[in-house]
Amino acid sequence: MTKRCALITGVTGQDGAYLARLLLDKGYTVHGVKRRSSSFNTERIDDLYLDPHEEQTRFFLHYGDLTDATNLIRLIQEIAPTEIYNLAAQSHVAVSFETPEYTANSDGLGPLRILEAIRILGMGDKVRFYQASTSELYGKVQEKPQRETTPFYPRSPYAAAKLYGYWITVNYREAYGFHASNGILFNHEGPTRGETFVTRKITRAIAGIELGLQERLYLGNLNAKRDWGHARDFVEAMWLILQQPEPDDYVIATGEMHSVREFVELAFEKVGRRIKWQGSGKDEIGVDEKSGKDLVRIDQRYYRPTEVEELWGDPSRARQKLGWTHKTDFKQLVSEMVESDMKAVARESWRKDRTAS
Ligand code: NDP
Ligand code: GDR
Repeated sequence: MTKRCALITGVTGQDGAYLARLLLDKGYTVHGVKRRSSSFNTERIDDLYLDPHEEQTRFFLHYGDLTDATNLIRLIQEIAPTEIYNLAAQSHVAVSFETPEYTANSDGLGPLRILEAIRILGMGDKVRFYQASTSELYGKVQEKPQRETTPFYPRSPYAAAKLYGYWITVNYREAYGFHASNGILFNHEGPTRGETFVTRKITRAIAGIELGLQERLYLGNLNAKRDWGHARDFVEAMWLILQQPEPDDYVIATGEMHSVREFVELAFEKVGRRIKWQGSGKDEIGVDEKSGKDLVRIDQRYYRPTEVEELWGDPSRARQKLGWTHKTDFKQLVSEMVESDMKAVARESWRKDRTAS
């Protein structure tokens, strides 16, 4: 049997770290691509890292960037992976309105560069390719819930770039017979979610408020709805997609939808507070029932030029074909994130106090 060897781009991100752990547990050798940064960006994977001189090491990091084709060709040639998971991306929808060209380069042309590298190196029959596609492709939704056959309607530079990534993956599969697949993943979160995505922003703010470090939480559109799952569950689906004899595209979701407002209410409940909403539109506030303090306010800055109002996935096909289903429900997800941030924020503040004294 060929030794299983995976290359993960975006290994320092939320999903990259979960996936690296999963593949190492399954006995893979794992190579991750990380970007050079002036400060440390490997916090999520530091515990996986062993000195590369140690004999038992199966986890290796390489510098690279999805905007650098020659770097990708060299890495794929040297590593000769059996599976490539392309998770690297400028992944923030709101930021993509600020950096549209860069987002197109990394998120749209990035997957093309990897696919071309595979073609140039003549490795099309030796390596399987996973593209991190997204529910954002559905954008202005044409059908509810969204499934593999639902038409796309991207609503941001991010989604438009990912649309190219999706179709170029399909095209290389059809044109050159690559084992290349898309996972159309709906939002998935967890304690290591980036701090500017709405779920983590909420749970960190609640910890800050509870610990007396922050007055309140400022949010944008409270009525946006998402199908939120746990990243730990979703990376299992990525792996299953590449284990199928035939490449294909799959919706990965929980099949349940909740609003940002509901997330806020449930997260505050976890620390024993009930939020009551007063006012409307940009003047709406979320008030703590007991103390009467307004803990949530609206800031127009967090609204997007074009919003995706609701996303709700139908994971039936993944259930039937991959045998995949989510294990963590919405309530458990919120609870785990609040608990984790209560500890993390307390630790950070203790560290800051110690350095200051
Ligand atoms: P993160 O933002 O947490 O991680 C993104 C990763 O990509 C980081 O490792 C980042 O490096 C790296 N990266 C960004 N730009 C480049 C580049 N130009 N070259 C190389 N690496 C780069 O995202 P997630 O882990 O949440 O998501 C993983 C993938 O799945 C992304 O492609 C995202 O768009 C997609 N996706 C995510 C969903 C979700 O809900 N989480 C849902 C659907 C799709 P650094 O650490 O240095 O910033
Ligand atoms: P999303 O995630 O855009 O769905 O993209 P995000 O958590 O940023 O937004 C979800 C919804 O919440 C609304 N919202 C806010 N969002 C942020 N970030 N900050 C706020 O203050 C705020 N207030 C309200 C947003 O308008 C939106 O409707 C994520 C990313 O992981 C993508 O990479 C991935 O492709 C999709 O999920 C599926």
